[in-house]
Amino acid sequence: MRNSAVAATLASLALLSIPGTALAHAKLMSSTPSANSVVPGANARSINLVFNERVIAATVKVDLVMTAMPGTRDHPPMKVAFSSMMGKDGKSIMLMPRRALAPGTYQVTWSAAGADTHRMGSQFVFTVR
Ligand SMILES: [Cu+2]
Repeated sequence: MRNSAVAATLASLALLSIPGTALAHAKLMSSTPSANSVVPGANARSINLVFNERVIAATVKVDLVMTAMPGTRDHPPMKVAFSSMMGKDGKSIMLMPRRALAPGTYQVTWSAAGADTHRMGSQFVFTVR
């Protein structure tokens, strides 16, 4: 009985992974701060990413990098440390920078896999004024 349940599960997973089926891939639907926005530091104490589907928590990778700072030429990319928390629905992740973000431009790069295990990703920038 148990084996047939496993077989049925595997069969349905196999159906899900047939190439060419119109399954959604993990895609960023929105973020706070939003892409290309300029926000006061108080609005960037946490950064929330919302995906179109559940992502597998163990596959989620996110980088937060400061790419520019007012008055600094040729600012080298500086990684920003943060802790993170997946949303209860599995479709969002919240980044909490360990320190308040200084004025400057930040790039968020994420990748993650949804149900079909294909890793997708993208990046966006926002600016803290
Ligand atoms: Cu896929």
